[in-house]
Amino acid sequence: MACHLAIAGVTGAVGQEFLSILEERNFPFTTLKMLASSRSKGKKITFKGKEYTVEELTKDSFAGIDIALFSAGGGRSKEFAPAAAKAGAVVVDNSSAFRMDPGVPLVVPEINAEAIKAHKGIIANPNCSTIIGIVPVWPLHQVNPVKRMVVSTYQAASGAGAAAMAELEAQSREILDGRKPTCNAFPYQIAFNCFSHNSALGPDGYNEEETKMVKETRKIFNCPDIAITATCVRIPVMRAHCESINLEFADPMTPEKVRELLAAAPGVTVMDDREHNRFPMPIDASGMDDVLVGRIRQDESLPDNRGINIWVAGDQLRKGAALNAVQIAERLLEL
Ligand code: 2RA
Repeated sequence: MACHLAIAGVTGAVGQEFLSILEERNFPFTTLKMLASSRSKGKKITFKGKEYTVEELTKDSFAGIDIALFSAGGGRSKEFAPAAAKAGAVVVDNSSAFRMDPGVPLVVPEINAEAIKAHKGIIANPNCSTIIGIVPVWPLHQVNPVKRMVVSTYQAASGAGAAAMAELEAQSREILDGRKPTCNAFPYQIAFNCFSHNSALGPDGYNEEETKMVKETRKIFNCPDIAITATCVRIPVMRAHCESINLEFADPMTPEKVRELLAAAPGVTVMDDREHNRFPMPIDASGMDDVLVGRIRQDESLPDNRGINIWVAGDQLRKGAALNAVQIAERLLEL
């Protein structure tokens, strides 16, 4: 059933990815409203052969809207998403504003699509590093419960937005030309460098990205007792996140069983070519829907064959953000 659709934050990296994915998947809409900050008001965007004029995002933007995709930052989600829901729209929010709100479903369709129907007007899209990490872990956890998960992330510039992607490119040129790198989108040089994820640090010494991984995974899995710890790092890669994941299972698990389960798992592609030492790279995952999984091997340091290591790569703008949100919207149309 077609719907009246709005996109809040349409000029940002994720907003632009929304448009690409809506077109690719032929998402059914009768009208489309493009919303952004006052700075972008009046900007023209051509989409599916039609020219749209960007309107300023206000609390009155959502009359008659059925579904509103938000990726305009947490502050704007807090300010405008409740007004959109009150106007009758169902908001799919890519920010962290409502993810841990008990009344807001936090959804990865391959994992907990059933949670969508409990929404009260707002559905939260999980953080990109959470989505990319847990899509391949869930099918394993369903068969053999994961007791502990240790994650190290290698996160692309796109996670910090379009300006950050542009900065990676510009800095690379500056450095190769022998010029001092310009740091605006990131606090440090990103080209030819890496640094601890630049989200705020909590009193426990963990940054927000790491804390999101822990709390969001527990909520999505509905598994408050699962032990998780994370280290999140920004690397000079354009748009795909990679993650090294160590898993401790309740019962013995073998690499062969993991490959078998993942080969049948939705949203996952196994790329585990030991013969040619060929495993997922960001350039493999960029532009793809699936999360790629390789380096599937036993963790011999754990007893009874209960430990497994994997390496994953996923497109941060697609499955990590816009695709997951559009998949939620597709499920909404089926309700
Ligand atoms: C990052 N996860 O990669 C954040 C973006 N939402 O910085």
